[in-house]
Amino acid sequence: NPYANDPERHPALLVNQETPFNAESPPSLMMDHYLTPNDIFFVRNHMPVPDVDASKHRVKIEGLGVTKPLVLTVDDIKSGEFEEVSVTTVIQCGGNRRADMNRFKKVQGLMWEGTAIGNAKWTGIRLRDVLLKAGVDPSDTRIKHVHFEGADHDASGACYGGSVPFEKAMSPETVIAYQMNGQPIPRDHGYPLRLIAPGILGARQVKWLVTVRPSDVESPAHWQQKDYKVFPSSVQIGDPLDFSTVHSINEYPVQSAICVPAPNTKVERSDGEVDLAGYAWSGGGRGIVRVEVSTDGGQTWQCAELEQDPDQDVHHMWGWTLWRATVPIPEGKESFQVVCKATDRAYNTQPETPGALWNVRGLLNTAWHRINIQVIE
Ligand code: MTE
Ligand code: MO
Repeated sequence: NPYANDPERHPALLVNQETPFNAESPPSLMMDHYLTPNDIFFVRNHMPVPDVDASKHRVKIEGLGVTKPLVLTVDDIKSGEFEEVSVTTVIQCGGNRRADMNRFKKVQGLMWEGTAIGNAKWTGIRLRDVLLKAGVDPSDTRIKHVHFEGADHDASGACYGGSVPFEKAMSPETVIAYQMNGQPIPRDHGYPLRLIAPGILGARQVKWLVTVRPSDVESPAHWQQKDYKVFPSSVQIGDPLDFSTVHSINEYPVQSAICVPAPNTKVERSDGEVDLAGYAWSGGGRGIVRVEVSTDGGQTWQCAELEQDPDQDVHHMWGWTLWRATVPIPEGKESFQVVCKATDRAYNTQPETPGALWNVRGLLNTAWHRINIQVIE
């Protein structure tokens, strides 16, 4: 059993699949902290968790434009030769909220509800500094992407991989991390080293990092080429999927969801109002400028209160926004629906229904999030 050596997990995680292990965060616990605690942070694994001995672990830097190939140990990375930096950022799976899209019209993939997302403070060194030490010229126009590989692999030996655009790799927020929220990165999240490229798809944040490789093309890895691509809505389940015709996902679109209360919670009419809480986030460092909630299906809206990282500006907002709002219980109804939507710094906002976004793999569902609340007289 290749999974026999997987780590123990927190019992509150909502398990989607045991092997490989996939689980999302309990929504109400997630709302209790601006930085999602490591032990309830969602886990998205494609293969068994590799058994890495940190003292033997190495990261190779090789490839196009690398004039001085490097092999770095974890100690080299922590030695102080490279400046230590921290970045607070979201990781969100491209399949987050797929279940919502699936309820609208069937899609394929793991049925994540709304918490395949988390926000943590990652500490490590800038990828840029490592690439510069390896002799990479920042103005080398041949280099378009940087590939990453993880130590996890399937039965055939193929390892996990992905890539980010060269510009993102050279951006100061992109790091090789060795700490998550001030602790060594837990095994499920990439111990001992992980790539963190804030503002883009979760799938690119390669865990158990072993290879960094500049290139003229995107990573040939399955997860870059044959997964995490949004097909046009005309492509249906059962149709042949020609992945070569579709772009990979990079920056994330604007997202929000209601985490508290849970769907179908019962409230007393005499309470008069209900407290709501949730998250909002957008890719590309585009800060959240507004979150609104509605109890009449979007006819009228009310602004939520926002909690953000005071150290991040609206153009470099890698961390999420937690929001809170109190809404009146509408008169004369046994149940009502609450809706939320967010707006980012580019004034992008979320579409009303998954119909505008439907795609066969159920990726990037960012439609208005809706929950029903029952009213007890
Ligand atoms: N890195 C490796 N090596 N193997 C993986 O399976 N999964 C990716 C990414 N990095 C993955 C990986 C995906 S799809 C996501 S959404 C994030 O890790 C999830 O990160 P987490 O498990 O720390 O929450
Ligand atoms: Mo993912």
